[in-house]
Amino acid sequence: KVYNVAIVGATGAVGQKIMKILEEKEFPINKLKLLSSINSAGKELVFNGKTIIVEEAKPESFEGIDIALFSAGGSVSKQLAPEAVKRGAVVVDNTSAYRMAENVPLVVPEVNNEDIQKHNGIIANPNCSTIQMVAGLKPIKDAYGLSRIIVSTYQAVSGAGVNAVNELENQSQQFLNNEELEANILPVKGDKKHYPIAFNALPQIDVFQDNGYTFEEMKMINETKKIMHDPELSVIATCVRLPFFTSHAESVYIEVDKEGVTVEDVWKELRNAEGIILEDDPSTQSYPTPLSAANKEEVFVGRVRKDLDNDKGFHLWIVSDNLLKGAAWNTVQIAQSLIKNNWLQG
Ligand code: 11C
Repeated sequence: KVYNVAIVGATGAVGQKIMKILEEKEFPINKLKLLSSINSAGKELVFNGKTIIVEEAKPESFEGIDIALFSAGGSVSKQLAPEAVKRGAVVVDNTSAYRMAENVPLVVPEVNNEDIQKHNGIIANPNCSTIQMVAGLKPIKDAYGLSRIIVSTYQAVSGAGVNAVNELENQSQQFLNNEELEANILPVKGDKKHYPIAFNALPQIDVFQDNGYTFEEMKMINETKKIMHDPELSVIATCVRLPFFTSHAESVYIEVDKEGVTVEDVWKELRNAEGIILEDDPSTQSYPTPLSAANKEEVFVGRVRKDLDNDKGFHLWIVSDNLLKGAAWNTVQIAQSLIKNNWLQG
């Protein structure tokens, strides 16, 4: 069987990656519709050797569509995802618009694939920094239980969009030319102040909430509890933007429930886990980095150490491409699972 698929936000960074993955994985497509804002409508893109003209996304665009992959920002999803569902499409939404809604499954297939079947037309793709962390921790949680997570992130500028990527490029040139650094985008485009990212580190991703945490930090906290079905799980995040283009890295401290677990035990679980690559050998200086994980679909884990004071405490380093497993690949995996398990009807 083949399906009519729409990509909303087809010309964006994630939309482009989605197109590439659909091609590479030979997703069973009858017709692919590429949708965007009016600004990009009319552009020509090539899919499987055929040119497709990008159309402006409107409610009627979803007539006859089976699966709609949304990656055009929260306001577009809020406006158009219900229109797509009304017309019979199942939406996989890559924005924060529906993630915490009670009747919307929030899914990382390696972690909670079964939740997909409870959908009412919309399935949400989690935030990139959440996806890689829960994917890396799931095998450990299954084997030894998990009561606490304390994470500090090292996040790529591509997470903040193409303007942030350009800003890092320009500022790097300016810095090396001894010129003044122009900062107009980061940490957050719409916020009051901007700081240079080149040769710097910014402890703010997304806007501050009333509790002093940023929205990115609260996303990691709330989404992790929802995906892991554990409201009692203690999760705390500090999210930091760093001057590289691709992949998020995370230093994660966890406490497991079981006593006496060893580093070798944790390695064994990670080695056997789907979608995880263990790269951890201090004797050969083996560990993942943002550059080594870029353009790969897996989640890479290294630097596994037992805490020196707490028998149940472990430290890990988790790295993954934020636009692939963090966005496009996880979205396509959800779509694949919908088909494979016959869950399109919910
Ligand atoms: C960042 N994690 O790196 C964000 C980007 O909720 O899907 C992803 C935003 C989201 O800035």
